[in-house]
Amino acid sequence: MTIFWRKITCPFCFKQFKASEVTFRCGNPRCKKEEDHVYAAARGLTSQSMGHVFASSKNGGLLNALAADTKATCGACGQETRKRLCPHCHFELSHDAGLIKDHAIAVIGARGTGKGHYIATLIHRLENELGAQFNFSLRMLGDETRSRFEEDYRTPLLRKGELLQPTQSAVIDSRIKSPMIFRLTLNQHRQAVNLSFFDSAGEDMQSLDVMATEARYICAAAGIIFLLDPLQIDSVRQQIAQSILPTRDFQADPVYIVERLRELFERQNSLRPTQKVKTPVAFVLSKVDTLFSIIDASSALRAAGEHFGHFNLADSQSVHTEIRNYLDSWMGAGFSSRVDSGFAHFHYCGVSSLGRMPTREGRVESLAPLRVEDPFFWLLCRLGLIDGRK
Ligand SMILES: Nc1nc2c(ncn2[C@@H]2O[C@H](COP(=O)(O)OP(=O)(O)OP(=O)(O)O)[C@@H](O)[C@H]2O)c(=O)[nH]1
Ligand SMILES: [Mg+2]
Ligand SMILES: [Zn+2]
Ligand SMILES: [Zn+2]
Repeated sequence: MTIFWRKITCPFCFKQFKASEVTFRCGNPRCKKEEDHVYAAARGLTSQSMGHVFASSKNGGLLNALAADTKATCGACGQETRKRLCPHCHFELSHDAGLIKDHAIAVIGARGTGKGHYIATLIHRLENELGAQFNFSLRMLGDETRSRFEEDYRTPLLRKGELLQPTQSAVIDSRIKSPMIFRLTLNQHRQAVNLSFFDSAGEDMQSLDVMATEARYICAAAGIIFLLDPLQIDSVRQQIAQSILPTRDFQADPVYIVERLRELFERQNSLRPTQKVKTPVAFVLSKVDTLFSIIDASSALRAAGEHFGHFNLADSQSVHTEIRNYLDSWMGAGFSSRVDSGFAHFHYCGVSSLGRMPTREGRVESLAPLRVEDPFFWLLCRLGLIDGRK
């Protein structure tokens, strides 16, 4: 019996429940299989045959609200299981959900802004160089996260040097609605948190209704990383080599998407028109490697951010101001004024996930990510997980 200090919020359906309410799934491959209608309905799939689901028979008496089992014995086969499920959607919870804090991070932006490549290089850097620098460790939780990150991100981009495929709409690929869950252990603060990363499909950002039904995580997130593609800004397109420009996509206009995001919060969280969104949002200019020919020689965007064991506030402030000025000069003040009036906590960042243009054949010979950690560290700083220093 374990004492759970907090209610559990499901990282898939975002409903809250007590630890004593979780159900279990039998993991014994020889036990009976059954159609899981709850699981299928939550994902919009046709029912599939899955392991037997059952409620824990014990209850914690006086401590019922707090005490619960992290394992249970299957009534059908007698084997013990530790697969705990959300009672509402049967999402498999991490083994310690309810024992440590969970933060959801939504990575959003129009089609082709670079969200997938961003997540791949950020996670890779966090697992390697940055972990050592900051005295933390990041590891994946659960087989679903491990296989998805391996198959969809690490293998194509980091092992084979191929560009990632566009992300399919959550309407077609229900996996997009599930997070990839990582455990961040901060040795300095002796603290551990679970981070659920949601990679959205740009295609789903084109309609408020799709965002509201397929991307519910946006309004429930502890932080949002909002990618903006400079190659979709008309005045940038006029200044750089035509050969590297993607097709102009008016749906990808940053102004539209930021308006839609604001409207989503008004609708889902019943925000009044004068109230600002409280969720911290990092507005991130992606692919800054393509801008080197048009930005200042002394631009802070040309160099790596120097966060040695803490979030460098002076450096991030100068990047913030610089990006805001560039956006204003390229797009007029329409974008930044919408951000100012719509969002209480925001920060501008600039990143390059690849560090250079991919080849014409769609290959990435070697990666040289630039500043990918800035937006993530800013969010961690806002969540009180790392220190910021001048
Ligand atoms: N030069 C340069 N190009 C990049 C960079 N990151 C992404 N790209 C290009 O942008 C394209 C789209 O990137 P994705 O990461 O797939 O974009 P996405 O936001 O996930 O797009 P959807 O999945 O359709 O929503 C890639 O195929 C690359 O050609 C970068 O750092 N530098
Ligand atoms: Mg994608
Ligand atoms: Zn759920
Ligand atoms: Zn069983």
